[in-house]
Amino acid sequence: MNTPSTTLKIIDSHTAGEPTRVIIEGIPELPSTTLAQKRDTLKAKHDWIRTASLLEPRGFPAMVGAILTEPHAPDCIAGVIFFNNAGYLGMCIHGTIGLVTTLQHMGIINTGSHRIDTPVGVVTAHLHNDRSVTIDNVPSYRYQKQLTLEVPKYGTVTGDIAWGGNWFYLIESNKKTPAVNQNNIKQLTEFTTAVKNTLESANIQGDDGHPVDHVEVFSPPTDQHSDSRNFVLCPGAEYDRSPCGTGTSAKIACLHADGKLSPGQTWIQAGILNTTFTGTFKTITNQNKITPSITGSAWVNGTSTIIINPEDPFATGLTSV
Ligand code: PYC
Repeated sequence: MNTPSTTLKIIDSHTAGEPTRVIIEGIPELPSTTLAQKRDTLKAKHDWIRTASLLEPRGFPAMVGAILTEPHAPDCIAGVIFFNNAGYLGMCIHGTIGLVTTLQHMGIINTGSHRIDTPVGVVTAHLHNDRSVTIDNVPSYRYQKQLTLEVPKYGTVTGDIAWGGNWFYLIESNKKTPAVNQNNIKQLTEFTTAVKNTLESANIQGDDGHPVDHVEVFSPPTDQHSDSRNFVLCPGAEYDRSPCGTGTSAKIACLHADGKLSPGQTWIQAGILNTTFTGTFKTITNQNKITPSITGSAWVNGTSTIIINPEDPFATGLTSV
C-alpha cells in the first residue's frame, strides 16, 4: 500500500485509567454498510489508520483507538469501530464511555440517552448529570462452564467462557495464580499470556467461531468499595488499565448463570488500578442471555493532529516492534 499524505484529527481520553484515542476527522470515505462491513473494509484497505494512530512513535501498545463514523442502524447518534495494537475489537465499553465523553466535549451531545452503532450491534449510552456514563451493552452470556486447560509451566487451570461483546476466559484466582495486585502485573501478564497461548493452540472458540482472545483473573475485593478485583489481558498482550466493561459484562453473565446475582442487583468491579465500573443487568425473556449495563467515567486529556508524511519511514507506525 502507498502511504497517503494526510492528517487525522484525534481526541484522547482515559476511562478509569484505560486510554481511548478517537479519530474524529481524516478517515477515507467508508461504504455505507453495516459497522461490521465497515470494519472489514478498514481492515482490508486502511489498516494504516490503526497502526499510524496507535503504534509507536505516536502511540503506545496499551492504547485503544476508535474511529467515529456514520451509523448504519437507524436512530443512532454515531457509529464506532474499536481497535488496538493487534487488530479490531468487537465492542469496547471503556472506549464507548470515552467516546461519549468525547462527543460531549465536542458539543455533539448533551446529557440523556444516545444509541451508538458498533460492529457487534447497537448499544445505548446514558450520559448523566454527574458526567458518568452508563452503557447498555449487547446481550451477554456464559457459553461454557469450567473448561479445564493444561497450561505449560502453570498446570491445570479452570475457567468459564463467556461473551460480553468480546470473548473471555474467566479464572477465579487461587493459590497457583499470581495475586491480583499492581505489584504482580508482570507475573499476571505472563500467566494470562500462557493461558491465552493454550486457548489458541487448543483452538478454543466461542459459539460464533471467534477465538477466545481475552483472559480475566478475578480475586476477592481488596476494600469495601467493590465486589471483586480483576486483571484482564487483551489481544496484543496488553492488560486493561480499567476494570474492562465487556469483561465485567461476561463476569455478570457467569454470576447470573451460577445463581449468584439477580436482575437489578449491582456488581462493582475494580480493575488492577483499583478504579471501578458498576454493573447491573436485566434478563432477556426466553433466552439464556442478559443485557448488562455498565457505568463509569472518562476524562478528555488531549487533542491533536496526526501528520502522515509519505517520506517519513515510520509514517504508519512502528509495525515491527
Ligand atoms: O472496556 O470493554 C472494555 C475493553 C475491552 C478492551 C479494553 N477495554
